[in-house]
Amino acid sequence: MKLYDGGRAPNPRRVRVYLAEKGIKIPTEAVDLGTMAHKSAAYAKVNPLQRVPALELDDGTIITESIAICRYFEALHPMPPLFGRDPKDLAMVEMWQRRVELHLLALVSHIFRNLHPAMVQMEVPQVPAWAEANKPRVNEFLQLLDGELGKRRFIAGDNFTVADITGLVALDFMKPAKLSVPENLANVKRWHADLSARPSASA
Ligand SMILES: N[C@@H](CCC(=O)N[C@@H](CS)C(=O)NCC(=O)O)C(=O)O
Repeated sequence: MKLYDGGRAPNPRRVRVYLAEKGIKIPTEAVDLGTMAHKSAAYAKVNPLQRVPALELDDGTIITESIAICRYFEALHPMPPLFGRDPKDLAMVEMWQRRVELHLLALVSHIFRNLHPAMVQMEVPQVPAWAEANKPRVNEFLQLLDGELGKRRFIAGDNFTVADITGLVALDFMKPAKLSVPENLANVKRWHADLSARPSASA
């Protein structure tokens, strides 16, 4: 088994944080996005979409999509549960993971990719207006999240889950995207400090 990793990029980090939370260690191969190594013919054979991360199993199966990779490991190593504990909890984790992925991580990513000079080769064409249009949407979602985190410790409930991993990675990715959490969102700040103190945050 081998994980094709992508350094500081957010999606590979989601998988690394997940694996760190589970205490799972697997061989990895670094794919250097900085030199566009993911666009090589060799990597296109691994993932024709030329994105990281990707997990190659011993039988040659390739799993892409960060959450699909995490789900594979969740089935192999169910404890501690990071995708929910009972039918209602499973649905809540799924719901919040998707909400955070679609309404926060994806938007921060659009902003970074369409404004940052380092992304000029990867995001073709860069559309700065699309980045600007997404900035208020990030704050709207953070506002909603702040209300939710006033009611419970973690995004999807009382337990740390994969929804928190997507949230942590999205919030940390706001820095290179030159975005900041509005000062009045004390619950988001408390949650972020809490997650940043976990050993897995350095993954
Ligand atoms: N939906 C995929 C997204 C994968 C993805 O877009 N990865 C980025 C790094 S965070 C990438 O490989 N970008 C390369 C490019 O856009 O050329 C997932 O969840 O893993």
